[in-house]
Amino acid sequence: MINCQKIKFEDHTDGRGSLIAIENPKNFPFPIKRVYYIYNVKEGVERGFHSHKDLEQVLIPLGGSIKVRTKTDKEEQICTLEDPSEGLFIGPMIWREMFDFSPNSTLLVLASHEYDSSDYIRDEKEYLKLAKVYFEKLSKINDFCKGKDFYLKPVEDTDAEFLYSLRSNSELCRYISPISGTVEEQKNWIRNYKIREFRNQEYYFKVVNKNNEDQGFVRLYHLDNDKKEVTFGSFLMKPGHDSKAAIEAMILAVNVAFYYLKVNKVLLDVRVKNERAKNFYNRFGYQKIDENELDEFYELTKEDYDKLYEEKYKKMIMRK
Ligand code: T46
Repeated sequence: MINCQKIKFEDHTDGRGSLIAIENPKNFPFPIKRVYYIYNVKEGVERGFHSHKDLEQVLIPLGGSIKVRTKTDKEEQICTLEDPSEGLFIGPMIWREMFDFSPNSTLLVLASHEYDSSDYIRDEKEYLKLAKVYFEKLSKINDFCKGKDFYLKPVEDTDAEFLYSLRSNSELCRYISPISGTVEEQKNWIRNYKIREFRNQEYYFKVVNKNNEDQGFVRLYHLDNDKKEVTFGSFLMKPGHDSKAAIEAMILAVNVAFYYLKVNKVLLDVRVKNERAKNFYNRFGYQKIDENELDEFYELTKEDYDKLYEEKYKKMIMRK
């Protein structure tokens, strides 16, 4: 669910037992400002029943099992925490209730901020009102993700296999960094990415057609809100994708960048040898701004794109 995601930590197990290390940013989504743990919870006791306005936390069961109900105004899920190599990330504006603590269970909580009682929303009615406004604002991105024949959908861990199949296709990925690891590692990468997505820092989209058939991927990353810039990349279409999938995906992604994220520039880099991609970017309206031996660097300004969009691209993505 939105703003709430299980994350997996690598478990170093040998004949002597198991060890897990947590380090930010290597395998943890925020610098830890506070650590607390909940234990000695009697049978039948429930805790939580509040949301936080800004706080991010990861809940890790060090022993025993604990159930956590998380809710927004639209979604609800129950997670059982019982594996110390798995944490539950809970971002802002998520209602949480902890229950079914097994005897001798211990819940470790790693928090992004010091304790601040004013960050709590403890009245559920008040929470539901605030959550509606908060999540409606976030869902505005969907308005920019619908094209004429294609849609952009933020990737989910269930897309790991498709992503892996494209990223491990050496012919297709001649000009982008090769993937290492397994489908399971790709899944974990996506789960960590989701946290950046919840924070509006990065968008990795799967491109699908009207029949919900997978076409490929596009990504907006390195969002810099001070410079008002974002980088476009990880652009991969499956062999034999529908015609127009690439151009519609590019228009939609650039629309998200300029009209939802409100940047003034979209940047990209491309391998010098990747003539096909360079042609596509040039024709789309990107301007080359720099190069080195390996890569050429391009940008598209909002001023230029506004004109192109009105004259050319708007009608290409308009639904009848
Ligand atoms: C959360 C869930 C998962 C402090 O003084 N400092 C602290 O850092 C914390 C967390 C609590 N307290 C005090 C405040 C209360 O007087 O400890 C008492 C118990 O806290 P609370 O009733 O909020 O506990 P839970 O289990 O309902 O909720 C806690 C966290 O407060 C909350 O942030 O997300 O665990």
